[in-house]
Amino acid sequence: MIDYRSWRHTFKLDPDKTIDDDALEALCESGTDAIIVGGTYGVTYDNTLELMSRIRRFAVPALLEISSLEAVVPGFDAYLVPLVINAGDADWLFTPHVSGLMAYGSYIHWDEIITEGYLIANPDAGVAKLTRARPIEGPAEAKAYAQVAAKICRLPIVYLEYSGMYGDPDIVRACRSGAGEAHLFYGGGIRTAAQAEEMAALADTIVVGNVIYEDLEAALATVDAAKRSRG
Ligand code: 1GP
Repeated sequence: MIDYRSWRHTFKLDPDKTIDDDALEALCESGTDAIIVGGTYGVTYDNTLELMSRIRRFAVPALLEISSLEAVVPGFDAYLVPLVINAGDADWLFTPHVSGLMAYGSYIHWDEIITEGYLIANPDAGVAKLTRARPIEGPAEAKAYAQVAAKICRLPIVYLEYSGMYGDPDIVRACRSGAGEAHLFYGGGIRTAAQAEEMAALADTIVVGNVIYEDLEAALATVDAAKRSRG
C-alpha cells in the first residue's frame, strides 16, 4: 500500500499533453514524492499507457487518477478514485463508479485503490463545468464540505481542486480544519516556489500541474519549496 501520508509534493501529468524525454526525466528525478497521471479531456487508454510506460523507467511512484473508464490502465502503483463531493450533476457521485465496478470489478486490487473526496473550487475549470460543480460560498461552506468527505463519508483524502487558478488561502485553511485526520491535497495554479511554499504550509500535499508545460524550471523549483515549507 502506497504511503501518501508522508508526501509533500506531487506533479500531475496530463496524458493529452506532450512532454519530451528530458523534461520527463527532470520531473521524475526532481525529488517529488509521486507522479499523478490524470486529466479531464482527451485521456485515452493509449496515451495513458504510453505516459505510464515512460514514467516507469524511473523509481518515483506513479498513480493514475481515474477520470475515464476507457483509460484505466494496469501497472500503476495505485489508483486515485475521485468522488466529486460538490458535483451539481449527481451522476458524478457514483454512476461512473458503478459502471467501473461492473466492467473491471474482478480485476481490482483493493489495496491499490485510494478514494478522494474531490472538492472543486474553481468554477472555470474544465472539471467544474463537466460535473456542474456547485460554487463554494466561503470558508464555512468549504469546511463543511471537507467534513462531509472526512467525517461523514470517512474518506482518507480531501482534494481541494483549484485547477488552473491559484486558490484562496482562507478556503484551504477551512478545508484543513474540516478534514481532521484525513489527508489534504491542494492543487491549482501553483506557478512559483513562493506559492508552493504557501500552499504546502496549509495543505499536507500540493499538486503541481499546468506550469510543467509552460515553465519547466519554475515547476521544478516547487519541489524544494514544498519540502522546506513548514506544513
Ligand atoms: C490539476 O490540481 C491539479 O488537477 C494542479 O492544478 O494544473 O493548475 O497546477 P494546476
